[in-house]
Amino acid sequence: MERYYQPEIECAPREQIKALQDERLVKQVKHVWDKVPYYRKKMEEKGVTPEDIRSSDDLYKLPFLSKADLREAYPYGLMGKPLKDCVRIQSTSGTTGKRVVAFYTQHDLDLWEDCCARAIMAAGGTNEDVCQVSYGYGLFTGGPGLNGGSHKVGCLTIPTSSGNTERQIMFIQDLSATILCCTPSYAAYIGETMKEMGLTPEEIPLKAGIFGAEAWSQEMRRDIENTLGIKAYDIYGLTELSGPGVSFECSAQTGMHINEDHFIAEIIDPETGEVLPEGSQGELVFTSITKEAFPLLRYRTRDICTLTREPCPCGRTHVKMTKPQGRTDDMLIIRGVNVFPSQIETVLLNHGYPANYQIIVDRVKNTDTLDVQVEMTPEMFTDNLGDISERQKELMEGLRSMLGLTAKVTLVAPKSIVRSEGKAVRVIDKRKI
Ligand code: DLL
Repeated sequence: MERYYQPEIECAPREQIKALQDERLVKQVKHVWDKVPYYRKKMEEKGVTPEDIRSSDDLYKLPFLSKADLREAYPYGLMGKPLKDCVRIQSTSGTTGKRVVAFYTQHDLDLWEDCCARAIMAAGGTNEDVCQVSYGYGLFTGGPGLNGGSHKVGCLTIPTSSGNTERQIMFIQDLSATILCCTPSYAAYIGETMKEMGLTPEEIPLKAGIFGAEAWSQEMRRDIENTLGIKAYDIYGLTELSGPGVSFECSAQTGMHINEDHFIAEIIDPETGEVLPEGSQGELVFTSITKEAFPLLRYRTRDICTLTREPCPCGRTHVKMTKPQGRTDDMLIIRGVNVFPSQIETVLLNHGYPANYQIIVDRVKNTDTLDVQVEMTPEMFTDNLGDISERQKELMEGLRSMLGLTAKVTLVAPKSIVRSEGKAVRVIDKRKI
């Protein structure tokens, strides 16, 4: 069981990690050059050959891959192994354009599950635990990834998938689940339902949650932790690179350790593509150095974050990424001002509202409008219009000072915003419809 906490790798000195990355990168570049004509062409266009890549210091010479490349090469154009060697696909939800389909050999699945097992162990999981996986199963990577990780740790795994919230709660109680894995918005919904059932945190057997797949603020973490009486750990990943487990939080809860023996991370300026020094905020770029079937080099995630190598009290030496502050394609530009949904969430939660809100952007007479619909808690709910208008004004003020622009705030009745069992849809941008 201890095999999935690997201090000899996770706590290795920096030079040792870099040497491993260098060796794996050189090998991976050769593999891609030989097996992936799509990427080889990109390298040739940039005038780079595998001989130019002698270590990770040469990474900057390689061309980027973006979601547009994945769409162009769909479905088989970026495969590094013949189909006969592949055993699984997973896919993104494909809300915009073609879905991304990622391929896995048995070896790829194994390494992915190892990464998820590390995340569960970092959240305190052992083979004594009962781990309920309430991420969606199927094409989405959340369910299959954490299911595999949970098996490897030796937890008793409850594969509920998402949905049917009453049944989720029944299993948590009847089987004394100690770890819950799902999106943070679903964790909040499960918590809300438990509260309505009259359950107090002391009556809930859970001790930890492993929540990711969408942006969530520190304020939302605090709320979930208080409602469920647990410690809530963040986990990050994307289908293109395997799924959850690219990085995960440890007990310090100050950023997510990237599994650097499998992925090399860079931060770039999203406009110029220039690599930025450690500590700068920018777009996260990953190179997978162990994947066989879908080996992506310098893949632009569009997630905005910062990397840090500050020593971590947990002893792990792998670089940490901050919670993504947003995505380059999530950022709303409203009347020329950059707005991330996470900034709005922070203001709402700081004013005591639940994370049940929707952001509606429109354009009226050539001017952008921003309308934030926020649910009141049952305790706040009143039919006194004066009180409601006072509360709305207060929130508008909070939003103005955070965003630097005026937003309309509409307070709505408890339970009127649709709950999410997977990734929440926070923004409706009518300008794009
Ligand atoms: O969301 C994989 C996953 C499943 C991660 C379960 C964690 C837990 P995709 O559907 O391909 O894969 O979406 C990937 O989701 O580029 C981020 O923008 C966002 N994302 C994932 N984890 C986090 C997180 C899965 N912890 C995209 N915080 C990524 C913020 C996240 N955003």
